[in-house]
Amino acid sequence: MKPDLFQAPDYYNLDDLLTDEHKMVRDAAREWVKRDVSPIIEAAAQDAKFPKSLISGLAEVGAFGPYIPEEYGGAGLDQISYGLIMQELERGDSGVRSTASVQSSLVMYPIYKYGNEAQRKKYLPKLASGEWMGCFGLTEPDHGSNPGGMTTNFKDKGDHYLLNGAKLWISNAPFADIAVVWAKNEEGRIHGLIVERGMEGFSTPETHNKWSLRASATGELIFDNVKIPKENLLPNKSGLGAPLGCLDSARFGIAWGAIGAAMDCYDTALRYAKERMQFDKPIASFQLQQKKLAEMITEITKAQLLAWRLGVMRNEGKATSAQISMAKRNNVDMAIKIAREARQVLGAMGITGEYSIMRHMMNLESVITYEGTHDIHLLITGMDITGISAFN
Ligand code: TGC
Ligand code: FAD
Repeated sequence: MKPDLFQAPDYYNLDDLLTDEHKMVRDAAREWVKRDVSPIIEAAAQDAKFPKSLISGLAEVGAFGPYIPEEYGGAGLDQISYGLIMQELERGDSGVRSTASVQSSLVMYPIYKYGNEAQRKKYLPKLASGEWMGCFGLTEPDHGSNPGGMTTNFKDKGDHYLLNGAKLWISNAPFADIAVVWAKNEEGRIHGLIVERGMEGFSTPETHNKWSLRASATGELIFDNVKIPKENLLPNKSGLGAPLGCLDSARFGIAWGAIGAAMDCYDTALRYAKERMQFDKPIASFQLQQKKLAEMITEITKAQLLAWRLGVMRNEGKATSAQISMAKRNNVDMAIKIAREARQVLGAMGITGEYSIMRHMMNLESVITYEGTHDIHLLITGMDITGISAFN
């Protein structure tokens, strides 16, 4: 792969809206991605192997629990810093951002928000340091967009719960030390349970043959009469709103992350267009190529403004789930369209692993599907503005 020459576009001087701390956190993540992620990520994606060597670096740049209080090992940062870290990670690769999203928003967040003090103390510091890695089990083979229909269940057996069922498409599952799993009790109420690797009847087979997110490990969670200690139930929230609340946090991170992937594609295409000669001119001099590049920077700038404003509202505790949903959908859609256009700017070179664009493009096919598909987010906006649910 070519050396990483990335220069971040900032067409509307958005840096002026950031604090010194935001810029420091972002620049640290940016430098780390350049130094440690870019040189190895193409090979990891080609080999379909999650690069475990990145875990300690992710912890060092504060990517595990950026907004979790420092007393639990988190970085104690605000939501914009969290977003900026996700942007920089996904600039490197969506799979690297995914690993951090899951650890932070889908594992640490529910333990912090819905767990008791003993659970926070037991799990959060080890998750923040990367000593333990986690995964989040909501999706099932027959229940993806409709997680409320889940059949994974647990029964009260007096001194423990007995967990049965299966989850599919679970990021980090093959190597995770713990899983936050959503399952129904005997009354059909959804609860979160912490399942630990090594519990009898719990297995995590890896899902192979992915053309997307190849540098992230994906797998199943299978529960065959797994005995769960009662202290592993998250006590402070139940119902479908509990897992969906975690998704709000992860979707917010993705809204920022997608900008990173788009920035990398744009920056690569711009540099290539200025260097590549055809008809004795740089291809950047042709109007059709300029149109592509001009539209890309316009869409990136709009997405940056959307994410920044959402970050301000998240910091004030005012962002609604529907507002987060709109940003996730818009920014991922923006990024995938830019990846497709940028790939064309590079002609045949665009299909190779010499450049990051095709990898981003393939990754974004997962990003537009997970954490709620593009369609589901359109319907969430539709429900919000009409007051009518198209789901049921
Ligand atoms: P509905 O009746 O609308 O809602 C049920 C209850 O949940 C509440 N709620 C939310 N709470 C917090 N945050 C949200 N975003 C919420 N959305 C809804 C709602 O108020 C209600 O509460 P209550 O107290 O009245 O019971 O539920 P529904 O069954 O009609 O479904 C709604 C729908 C389709 C929008 C929802 O289920 C959905 O978002 N589906 C998409 C599923 C999804 O996003 N799955 C993601 C799995 S995790 C993942 O993909 C990780 S990828 C990891 C990586 O980055 O690598
Ligand atoms: P389906 O729900 O079957 O949808 C298929 C199609 O039907 C989609 O186009 C969808 O938009 C459309 N559709 C569905 N319902 C409607 C409707 N009401 N109206 C209109 N159209 C509709 N899940 C986890 O729990 N944890 C994870 O860590 C995780 N990681 C993932 C990693 C990867 C790489 C991928 C690809 C997925 C991951 N997922 C994870 C699962 C992901 O959240 C689901 O794939 C997603 O929610 C969609 O579910 P589905 O694939 O079953 O599609």
